[in-house]
Amino acid sequence: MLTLFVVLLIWSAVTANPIFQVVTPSSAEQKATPGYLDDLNVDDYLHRYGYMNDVNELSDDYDEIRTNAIRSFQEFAGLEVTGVTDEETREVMLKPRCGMKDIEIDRPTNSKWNVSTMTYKIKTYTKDVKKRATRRAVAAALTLWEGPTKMKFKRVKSGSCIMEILFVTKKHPPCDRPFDGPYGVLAHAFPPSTKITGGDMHFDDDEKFKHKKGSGFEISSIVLHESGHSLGLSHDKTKGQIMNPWFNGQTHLGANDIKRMKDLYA
Ligand SMILES: [Ca+2]
Ligand SMILES: [Ca+2]
Ligand SMILES: [Zn+2]
Ligand SMILES: [Zn+2]
Repeated sequence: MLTLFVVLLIWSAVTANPIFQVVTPSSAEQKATPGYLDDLNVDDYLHRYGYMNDVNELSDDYDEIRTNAIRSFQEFAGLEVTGVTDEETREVMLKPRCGMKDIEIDRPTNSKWNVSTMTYKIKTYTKDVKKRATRRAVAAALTLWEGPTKMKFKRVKSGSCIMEILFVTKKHPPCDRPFDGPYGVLAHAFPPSTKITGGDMHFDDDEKFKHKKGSGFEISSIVLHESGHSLGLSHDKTKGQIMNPWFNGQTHLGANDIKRMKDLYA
């Protein structure tokens, strides 16, 4: 009888301890990426977005490198810097975002186009939005960069152009960055270069897109962000800027976006 009492006592202590509580994902997390939740690989994320280089899990300084990577991610994302992947940190890692790196050490920071007219072509369309509306959404976004770059943006229907815009899914060769299905990565782009892909933008058509009405990710917002990369900008940790890697539907440029683009094209 005494044994049973002791067992019950220990059991109640264990279940009351917060360490043993089952943490259920918050509704925001589920909303961000349904079905994606169990797939979060923190190391892969840190590596993919430039916070951590390839490092052997068995190496002596692995823990230190990983902790520092988490700290720099938290700093970039405006989270409390703890070096630990708490729930809040995981939640931000699960948010839909741009596929480009946040920390780029290997890229020249001043690559830009030396043209007065930027030509673009919408090579493939999404099924979610009418072609005309997609063209309007793209034009509306690109026009916003005309001031800071002092360039004109002109759509071509055929022939060569600098910015090719494609809606594609999963593997889409010759691009070597496959998309990941719904949520996760929404789009990626290619910075200015002499390569044929330079300036191009790819959008993951496994996402639900919209323009103005309906539900889904606003095309204008994503084009405005990706074209920032196509024109030479990298990610910006400052909130309220279109070059922040997490999409929030913003369809205008922030003060820092304008300043950075003006500085680049000055
Ligand atoms: Ca995706
Ligand atoms: Ca191109
Ligand atoms: Zn981006
Ligand atoms: Zn691609």
